[in-house]
Amino acid sequence: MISSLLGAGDKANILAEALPYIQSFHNKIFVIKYGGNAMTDDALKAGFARDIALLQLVGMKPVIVHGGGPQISGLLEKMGVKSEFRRGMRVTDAQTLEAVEMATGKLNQEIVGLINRSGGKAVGLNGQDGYFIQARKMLLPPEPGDSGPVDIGAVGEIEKIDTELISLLQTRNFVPVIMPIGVGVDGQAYNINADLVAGTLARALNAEKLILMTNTSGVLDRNGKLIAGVTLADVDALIADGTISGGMLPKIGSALDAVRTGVKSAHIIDGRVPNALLLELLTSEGIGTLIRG
Ligand code: X2W
Repeated sequence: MISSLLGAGDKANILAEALPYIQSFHNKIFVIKYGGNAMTDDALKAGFARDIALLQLVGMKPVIVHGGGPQISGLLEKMGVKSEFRRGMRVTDAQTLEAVEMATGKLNQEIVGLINRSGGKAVGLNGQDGYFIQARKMLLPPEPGDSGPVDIGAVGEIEKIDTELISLLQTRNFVPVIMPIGVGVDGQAYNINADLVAGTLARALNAEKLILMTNTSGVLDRNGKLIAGVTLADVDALIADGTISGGMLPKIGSALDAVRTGVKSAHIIDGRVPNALLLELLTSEGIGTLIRG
């Protein structure tokens, strides 16, 4: 462990360095998307929960939106169902929706329990609670070869997020932990991409930052080197030349939407790095890719 390599003076310096960050982020809202790929290891999950408890206890207001893609696919495999994706979205029939609800519900309670055991106060939420994530069916726009808009089942896009429930919890210092399920006016549950939920929520809550935790070090250039910062102006070119592609596209899309609409900055960071959140929020180092307007 690095910490055992540091002397007492170094440790004290690191703590002292955190003070201005703690001051300027006091009472600020951070929406943290915890991706399923970043939560495959028990020690990392426990470390993440400790970091959240710490951020809450020093006066910040973290809101967690978690994914669960690999865990949902794992459950479907056990059920003998093959996972199918169209443009990054899981094709969701009734049986798949049940698996999504089961796998994300289990993860939700696991994260809540870990935060509570670390001394934080977390509450698990589904978009159905208080009807706070209002969704409608998502139809993918047709691409060459499609006869019309593509129906991928019970996949939702967000119509509206009602932030009242979250604000209510925050006034009493609870950390909301949100699973990516929304509900339609008719009561139909929808599976929603968790990056999309996090980005929309960050905007609705007027968050200071949107932090997307995943399993790469950030946006990489064509040689695999980390790009530390991108602006809105850079992104189109990076997408056009293929530097940003695949699973990074929805992340960048939701990061861009957030910074375009008032969130101060968005960060894509590597959730596999121990204490990634503390490094990002409480030190001058920062990690990952910063996206600014
Ligand atoms: C996602 C929801 C979970 C998610 C899915 O079913 O996999 C859609 O694709 P990660 O861990 O962030 O990938 N929903 C519509 O987004 O999880």
